[in-house]
Amino acid sequence: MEYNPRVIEKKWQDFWESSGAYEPQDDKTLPKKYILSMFPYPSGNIHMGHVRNYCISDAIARKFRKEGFNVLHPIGWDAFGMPAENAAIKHKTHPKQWTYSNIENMKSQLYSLGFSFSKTREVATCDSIYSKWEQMFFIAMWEKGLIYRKKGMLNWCPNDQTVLANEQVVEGKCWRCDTPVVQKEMYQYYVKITDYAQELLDDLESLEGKWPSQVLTMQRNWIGKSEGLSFAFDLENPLQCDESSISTLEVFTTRPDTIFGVSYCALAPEHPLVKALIKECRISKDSIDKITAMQNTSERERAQQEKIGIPLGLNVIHPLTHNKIPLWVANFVLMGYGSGAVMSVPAHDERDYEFAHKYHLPILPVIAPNEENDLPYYVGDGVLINSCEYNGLHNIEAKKQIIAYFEKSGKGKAVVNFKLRDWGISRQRYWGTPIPLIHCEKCGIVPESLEKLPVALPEDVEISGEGNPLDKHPYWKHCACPKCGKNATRETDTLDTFVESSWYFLRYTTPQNLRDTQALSAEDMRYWMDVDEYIGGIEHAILHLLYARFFTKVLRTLGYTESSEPFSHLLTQGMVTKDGAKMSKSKGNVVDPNAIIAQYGADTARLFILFAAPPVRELEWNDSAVEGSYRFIKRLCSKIEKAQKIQALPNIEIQSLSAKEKYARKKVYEALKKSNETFCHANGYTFNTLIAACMEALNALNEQDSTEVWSEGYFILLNILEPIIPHICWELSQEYFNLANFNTIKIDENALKEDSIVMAITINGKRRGEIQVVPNADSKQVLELAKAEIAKWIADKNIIKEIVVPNKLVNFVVQ
Ligand code: ANZ
Ligand code: ZN
Repeated sequence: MEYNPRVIEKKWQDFWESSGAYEPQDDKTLPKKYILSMFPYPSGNIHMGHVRNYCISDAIARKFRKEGFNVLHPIGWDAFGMPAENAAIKHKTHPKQWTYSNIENMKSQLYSLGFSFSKTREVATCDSIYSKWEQMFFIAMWEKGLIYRKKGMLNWCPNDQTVLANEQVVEGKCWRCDTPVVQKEMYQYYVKITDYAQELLDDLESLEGKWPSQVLTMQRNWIGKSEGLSFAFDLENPLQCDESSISTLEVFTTRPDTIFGVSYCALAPEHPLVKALIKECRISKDSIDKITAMQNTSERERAQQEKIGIPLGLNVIHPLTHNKIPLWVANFVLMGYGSGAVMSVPAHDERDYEFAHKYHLPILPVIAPNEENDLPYYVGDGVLINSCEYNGLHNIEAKKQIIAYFEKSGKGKAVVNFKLRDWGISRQRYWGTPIPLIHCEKCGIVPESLEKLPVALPEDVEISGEGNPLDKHPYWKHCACPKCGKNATRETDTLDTFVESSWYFLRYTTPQNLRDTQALSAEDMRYWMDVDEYIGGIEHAILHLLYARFFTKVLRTLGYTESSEPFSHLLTQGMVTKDGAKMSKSKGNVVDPNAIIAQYGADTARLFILFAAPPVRELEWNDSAVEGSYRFIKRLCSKIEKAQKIQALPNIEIQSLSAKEKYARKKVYEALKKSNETFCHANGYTFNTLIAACMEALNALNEQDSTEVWSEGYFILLNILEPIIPHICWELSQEYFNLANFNTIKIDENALKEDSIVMAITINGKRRGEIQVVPNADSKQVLELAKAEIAKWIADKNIIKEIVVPNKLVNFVVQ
């Protein structure tokens, strides 16, 4: 048979589409599998990362379908976001038009790869119906106090009068006009993800062994639970400010055992005490300028800078030694963590050390290292020194005793802190879900009434990169207050796109006919959730997965779902590289999936992608391996003609088969067995070894002449390969076997049994032992085995001659 992928692939894609072959079934008594790939951003064209992602999920989905599962394998579009606005600025298109035409384009590219998506479940997050339900969730969270408004710091371009995302700040300057960016305090909306910090941490345990351990660790670190002591230093001289007086400085430390080594305290530039000092003109103009500059640098940037400090000319009193401790402002202290102030112990902390070294502050060791240490500071465990009555105690014990002392004396208390911050969800951009709140002079902030949702984006906007298009629109924001009816204004901020991606997987489960009237169908979620396998890039290991886990828990709290952990298994695919580097436009090493499909067809692309590396590993693009995949498919086609058209697997008399025939069957059934093992999370979906087993089996079939063995073998191979190269497998099976439906095939255990024969070993004609080998075993191997078996007989002898009589005997002539 001539292999013509262009014709074959189109034919089957149309058939699958028109017959609705991949739509989930309504019957909820069927066992289900929910196989999900992270949905793409509609940037315009699919890239190899997408192709790899969907090749993996598609193979899994197809395999489960074949096993009789009701499978949901949906696709959708993470369609809001900045690139659409950037394109609008650059190319004068409308973000909506740009986005939807990209979706159409990418959809047809995905279609040409033959992915078995459940298309009726598609979601585009910029659709107004999606906004409607998201706004409803927002309002429910707002009313429950899970969303609140407070001032936060944002990157601000004074020239464009606009807020900038972190990605739009390039080396401290605006990406568009190069103006230095400043930090501006503005109202923002936050979701209380911190309310769920402990649960988000605890539930990671249930994902152990099901999510990559690296991802679990990253999530744990991001949540960042730490236990320590919070206590207050007394100021040497209380500070009068306005009516009140400030007399203490609170700090949080995870190392109370190092308290005798404190040589200074460091404060965030935004700390209230610093603000009070500035207000009271207690510090020099020069220092104030330096502090202001620090405030205008984002915390992200500060973390990358060298340590910077400004002395405040003020002391606190050490609570145990009563020594004077100087106060500094430092760029490594964050206002949002602990109390925004630190007791610094340079002898036992890297940051504190760097700072003390630079500013010539005392470095006093208080823990004797119990292991070798080449660093100028020591972070490990050991015994306390220079610590008065605590000297000689192990630091873990000292930590307990010092915390107990503070608690007992009422000067401090044990506290738990999380690194996790509340999630800032407002963005000052156009192309996002509008925040459904209204500002009324009389009533304050009022949610839009539910009947009026969605609050839709106006389409007639000018997107120039200056200001917020919603704010600049002539009338959009003017509305009536839902409560008192007076003139009011809409919130012009839109939502972070991570909000949309936090519940799209729940929305997929809701069938089309319910989508206008329900955000989420409880019945369908009960059936489809949790996602059985979630596949995507490691770059989403922290934020997306954390937000999605959080949102699911919130929707559970609000009574929408019973799920708590949405993704029961997670597979993070490796990068696609070429010439040793990640494919990227800037490196010029991008391979266009469309070009590969045009040249070789979708099946070749799919086979190569799954053959080149196991899913979790990096995949290096290799043109000649693509050729090799193409050749394998061609060979599969050309050899099919040797098979007989059959309606069912033939009954094969094993006894009558020759060794080669038996061997070929064994290889075929080995591949089948491997196929069942491969499609399992714990085994890592190592398609590469499965494909290799199929190739071996095809070779073995080629080496024998039985038509029955051929036909059986071919049919089974097509069945195994269908999830990987579906078009050609459907084509061949239909041509030859007229069995369009692939069902599970039982493994013939007899075929897997290894025949073995006994060969006698003789030395100078005398029988000295025997070995068990496979029929027609390679004589070199037979000789090795034989020599090992009779080693003691030939240890001090010279072998003059070695004779192998195949399948019977090995004789050594020795002297
Ligand atoms: C004294 C000390 C001595 C500290 C020592 C560490 C080592 P984790 O574990 O991440 O929670 N810290 C506290 N608040 C801070 C803030 N707002 N910005 C920057 N650093 C802050 O870190 C807790 C430790 O980070 C605390 O323990 C504190 O320094 C510092 F040998 O106190 B430590
Ligand atoms: Zn009102």
